[in-house]
Amino acid sequence: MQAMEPDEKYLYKYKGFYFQPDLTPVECLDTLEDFEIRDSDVFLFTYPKSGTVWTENILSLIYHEGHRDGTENLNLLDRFLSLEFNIRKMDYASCPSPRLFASHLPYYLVPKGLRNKSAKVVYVVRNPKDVLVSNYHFSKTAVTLEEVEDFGIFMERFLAGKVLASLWLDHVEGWFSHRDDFNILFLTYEEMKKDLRSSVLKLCNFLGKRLTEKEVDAVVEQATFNKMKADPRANFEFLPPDIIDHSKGHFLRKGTIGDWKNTMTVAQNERFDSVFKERMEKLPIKFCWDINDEL
Ligand code: PPS
Repeated sequence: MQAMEPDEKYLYKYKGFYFQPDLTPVECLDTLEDFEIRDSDVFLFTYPKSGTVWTENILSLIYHEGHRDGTENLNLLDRFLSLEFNIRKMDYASCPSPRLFASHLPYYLVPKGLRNKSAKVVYVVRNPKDVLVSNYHFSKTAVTLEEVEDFGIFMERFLAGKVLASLWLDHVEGWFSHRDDFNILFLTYEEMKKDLRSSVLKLCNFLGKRLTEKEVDAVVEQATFNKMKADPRANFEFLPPDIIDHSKGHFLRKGTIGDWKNTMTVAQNERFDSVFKERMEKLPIKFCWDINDEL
């Protein structure tokens, strides 16, 4: 099955990478290369549906005591700045340090100041079958994305990179093969899911943040799936209806490893492997495909 070109109403290409015209205008992208970086900045990069909001929440809990102890009532959009989705037209240059940024950009489109390695970069990767299925469900609720009813058609687009953020393989390979250009920590969604405490400690260590045992416990507790789902500051239910149609599903949907098995048929799984397996085997990551598998 040949994947169709995406509808220009929903996606357009900028320097070989797919963006959403409604959320990321070309003028915004043109300014990013020279965007001024501070040493204290922290950047989170992901391919969409890899655990971005989860990691945003963890970083925010690590950095903002008021978030951790519940004395501040700010939602994640107020704590995290998005490089390419500046929907609230904020002036990032006037935001206080430390600034926390999230982005789906490929390594080659990021601000060039990140390459002097002063600012910290976290990259989270998730197994691509769960990414695909999460994306498929998200495209039904996200008003700014084209809804593709048929999963088989959606999968062909994903395998051909004709989706938001283009080809998963290119994104992940690009960041891994250029890791020496950045001050970067790689984490997997699966290690976060299997051992959240160790992942939080890894982040604290990389970021040079010393939290007490009790504070780490508070971060871990508030970053679990059920806690985030019930927390209006973290669950993205506050996103406006012109971005997410909440009647069609929740942003925090299943939050597990291996949900792809509930959507993909055996034939679709084989087709997926035939396209992705060879390049995936060369990646320096051990993938985990089921919640019961060892890491
Ligand atoms: S986006 O739109 O790119 O920002 O999406 P992203 O945040 O990267 O990914 C959304 C998926 O992450 C899951 N999620 C979690 N899983 C486990 N624990 C916690 N706390 C958590 N928070 C978010 C979310 O449920 C989406 O995955 P699926 O498989 O669709 O449930």
